[in-house]
Amino acid sequence: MELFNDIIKAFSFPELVSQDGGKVDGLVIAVHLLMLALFVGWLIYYGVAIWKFRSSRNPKADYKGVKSKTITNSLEGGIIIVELALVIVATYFWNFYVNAADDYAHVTAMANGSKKDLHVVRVTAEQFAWNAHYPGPNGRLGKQDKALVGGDNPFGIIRDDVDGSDDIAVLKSDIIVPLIRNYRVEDPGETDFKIGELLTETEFNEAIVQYGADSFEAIKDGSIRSITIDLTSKDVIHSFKVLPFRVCQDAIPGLNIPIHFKPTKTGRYNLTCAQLCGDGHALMRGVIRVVSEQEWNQWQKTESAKNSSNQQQASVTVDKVKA
Ligand SMILES: [Cu+2]
Repeated sequence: MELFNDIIKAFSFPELVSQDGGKVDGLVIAVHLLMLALFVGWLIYYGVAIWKFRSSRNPKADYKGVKSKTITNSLEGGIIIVELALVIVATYFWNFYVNAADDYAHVTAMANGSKKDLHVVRVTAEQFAWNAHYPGPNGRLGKQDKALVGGDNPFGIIRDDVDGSDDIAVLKSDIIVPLIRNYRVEDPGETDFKIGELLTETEFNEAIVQYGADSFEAIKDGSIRSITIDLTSKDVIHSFKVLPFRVCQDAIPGLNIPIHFKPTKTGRYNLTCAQLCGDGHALMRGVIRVVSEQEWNQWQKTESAKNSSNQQQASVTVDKVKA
């Protein structure tokens, strides 16, 4: 019985901690059903062929074989149908995977910095570790300049710029992301919100303080804010794979590739590298820590303060050296 349970477990999906991850599981199931249909179809064809061309019925080999084109044509037609189905089904599910984020506009916000609510983490892979760059309390990722890359500034963040001044860089450590349950604005009332706008709990509470509890109406609609990982690599191709989120994306040097997911549960989840990237590949593990919105806000404040005090210290040292 225990063995039976183990077998069932081995063939089950791993824990699902992502709001859209079920669609990826759906794709896996659909592809397997298709493969099962192909397998059974070919088995039947094989059986019929063995029976029909058995030696007792055909004592002498016929080198011309079947002359009718019916079988060949119907097989080729079948292959075309199956391949079309593969492309259509795969595109349908892939569409959910890459386009589903209704709050995906924040990716474009990375370019113009207009939206303040940016849940983007810039992840840079290297042999053999993961590094993360966060937007900090102002919610905007700083601009980067490769001339500034160095030991104390591995991401080359432009610190003089207002966006980059409070950014957080964490090297070779857990990647922290927030679990944010959206409030959807039903009735903007006296506020500047639009109907349907999504607020974080922080924004909701701030609005209540500013306008009063009865001045507008927003409810938790069950949706979760998507987290965008803006992925790149410093050296070779790596791959960012977190099974519980059903996310796997190559990290390619010179490219910034966004990938998003909506975590449904706080906790620690394993991040592995899914591309053989060198002799330390097997040890290239990381942790994605999903924290509550409150913890996320607090963490950003603490880390950002640490970063800026480090910076002040560094500039004091530089001034001393100059003097
Ligand atoms: Cu790797």
